[in-house]
Amino acid sequence: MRNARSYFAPLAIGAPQPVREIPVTPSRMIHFFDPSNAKLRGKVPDMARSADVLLGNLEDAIAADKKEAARAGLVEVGREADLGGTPLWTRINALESPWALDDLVTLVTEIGSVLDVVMVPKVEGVEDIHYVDRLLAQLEARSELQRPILIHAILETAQGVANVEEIATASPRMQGISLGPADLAASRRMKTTRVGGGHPGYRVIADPSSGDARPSYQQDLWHYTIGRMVDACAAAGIFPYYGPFGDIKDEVGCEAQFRAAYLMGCVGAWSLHPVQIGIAKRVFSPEVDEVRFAKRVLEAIPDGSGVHMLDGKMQDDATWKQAKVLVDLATMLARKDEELAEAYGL
Ligand code: 1VU
Ligand code: MG
Repeated sequence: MRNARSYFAPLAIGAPQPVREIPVTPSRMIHFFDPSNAKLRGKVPDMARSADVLLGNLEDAIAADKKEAARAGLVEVGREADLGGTPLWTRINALESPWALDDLVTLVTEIGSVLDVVMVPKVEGVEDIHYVDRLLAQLEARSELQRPILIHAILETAQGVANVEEIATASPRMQGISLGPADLAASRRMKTTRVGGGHPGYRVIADPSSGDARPSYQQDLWHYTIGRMVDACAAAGIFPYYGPFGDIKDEVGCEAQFRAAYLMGCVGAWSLHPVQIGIAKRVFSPEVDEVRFAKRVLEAIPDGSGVHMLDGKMQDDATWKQAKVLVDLATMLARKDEELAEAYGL
């Protein structure tokens, strides 16, 4: 591990200085598209207008014989597409695959100046982040890039979950972590074929009492992992995301899973299909009534201290901080979204 003095030193001569703070910009959804698909490449400007983040996917869901076309397609997007300021991310292939090295070398060399974040799948521990960290620094130096490319890890192996706190602080490039529920389920030998969301078999049942049917309630299979991921990210000053929801037709289920993650502290989720962009936008933008109430809390306690009553609810230093989280988020989103700005009164 690097020590406190060297943590922020560039890892290659000529590489840009690492960032001290991770940029806070809207990322309610990270929208996945297949860059090998020419029709989708043509839709990139439209996608960029509706999504907060656009991600060219090179890993799973891209067939082996399309890997090189996907990489080349993403280079074309980076060079030619008008993204109107929407950040461009990529998900590279897994580090043990035959494609990961060429993914990084090609993308940083060809479009490094417009690539904001590299998502690294199947991260197991700090060694994976350190490998990408050094390689990015070498490539950035060679390409004379002026700003560092950030790293986003996917939490999708049991080993990765065991090491999540160390992963979150492995490098100043760490932007955030996403839950990868499909690979994680397989890695843990969970008995589900779903991509995220709940499961009707995972429930608690009330004690037996004579004559009554025993109520039972479905529980959230992902609660523990999201909780650990959120704590690891918040402690490290980086951002947690719920990942994919695979049942595209189940918009209600998707919204419920996204909302549970939002309430637990996630800042966004992946959208795999255009319909999920709208769901994520709705869920990860704080509710208008909550924002308006939070604004009143901040106004009622200008210095954030003491105890106050507002609509019969106690307010103090801690609720002031909760209110500040909501108002800061709403203010950031309002800068991008005129409709939200008007609704929030910001
Ligand atoms: O009406 P059109 O034909 O012009 O357009 C279709 C379709 O092309 C388009 N569309 C998309 N556009 C932009 N971004 C997308 N991600 C996207 N997906 C579809 O929307 C129009 C309607 O499409 P559809 O409802 O007929 O849907 P399809 O059957 O065409 O596609 C569904 C899938 C799920 C195959 C498609 O959305 C997709 O490939 N999504 C991305 C999947 C992905 O990235 N998976 C990897 C991440 S998840 C993971 O790693 C763990 C499981
Ligand atoms: Mg995966």
